[in-house]
Amino acid sequence: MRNKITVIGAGHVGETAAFNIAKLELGDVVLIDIIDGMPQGKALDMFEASPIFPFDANIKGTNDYADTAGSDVIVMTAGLPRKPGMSRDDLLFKNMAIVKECIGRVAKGSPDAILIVISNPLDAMVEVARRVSGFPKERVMGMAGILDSARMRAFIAMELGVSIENTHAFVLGGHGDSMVPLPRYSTVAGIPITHLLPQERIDAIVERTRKGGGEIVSLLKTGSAYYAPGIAAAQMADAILRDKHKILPCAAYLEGEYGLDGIYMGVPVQLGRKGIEKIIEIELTEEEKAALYKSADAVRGLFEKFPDDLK
Ligand code: TXD
Repeated sequence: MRNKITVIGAGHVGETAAFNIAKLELGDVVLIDIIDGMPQGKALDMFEASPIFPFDANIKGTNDYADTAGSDVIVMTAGLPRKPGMSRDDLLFKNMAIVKECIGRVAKGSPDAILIVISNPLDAMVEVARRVSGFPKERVMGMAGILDSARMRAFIAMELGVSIENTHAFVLGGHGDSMVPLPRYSTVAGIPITHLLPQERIDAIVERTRKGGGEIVSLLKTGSAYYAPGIAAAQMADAILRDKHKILPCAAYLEGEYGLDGIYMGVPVQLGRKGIEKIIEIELTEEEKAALYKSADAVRGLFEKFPDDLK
């Protein structure tokens, strides 16, 4: 029997995630949105693409949660995106209501699913999903680190003129301006970039990575990035559904790891069929730790704004 993957929100990120998941033949896809006809139209268009660059996946567009029942993986993308001048945190209250409603409805019919949350502000929205679903922490995670490290990899490849395949980058922390890119653990063909680039170029790459989302928002003017975020979600679903035991940076619920407790943070995790199999702890310098704790404080500040019914 094929896996079933539900993507909630058929906007830019949702449709990109759904199309990539279908192309990877990870299973049958259900695309759900509140807008009548829109997910149905996009799903039909995607299915009509399948004979051309062939892939076998049924793709169903719907407005009815009954169609999502029995999902193995749920990708949560519904919510407002940023506009120029907005921070991710400005989306907190509107997206909290959306995440609460959608996760509350989808979790009932898919009690064994693994949740991948994408809606912003990411680290707070994953916590909303964890609380509302009641699922164990290894089955509720957020997508941000893959995107942030992909951006850093792109900037490293641009800087050195090397194949993107040779690059590896590490970004820890929350998905906000206080994220923590780690040049010491970022490499080209295994060589740390600290050996390949002068400090001032590394600083520029770190800064551009931190502001990578905002750079796209200010160019697009009407919304935020979606190609890289959508395919990053597909990579997480791939690692889970193919039980790859793959190490990827994801937002995971920490209970003591990295000296942090009761908070979602972007850290390296091992992903497999059960979800998060392991949180990998890497050694950090005092400076890196301070940056991680600053990022954690920013996320904790959002948790404190949760209304009573979410506490
Ligand atoms: O790294 C990351 N985690 C992110 C997060 C990278 C990029 C975008 N990120 C966030 O994802 C962004 O800040 C937003 O909060 C979400 C979705 O971004 P997207 O660009 O896909 O937004 P769109 O195109 O506006 O699509 C949102 C869809 C839209 O079709 C709405 O009709 C739908 O969400 N929506 C709902 N669907 C179902 N149920 C409800 N209640 C609902 N409300 C809105």
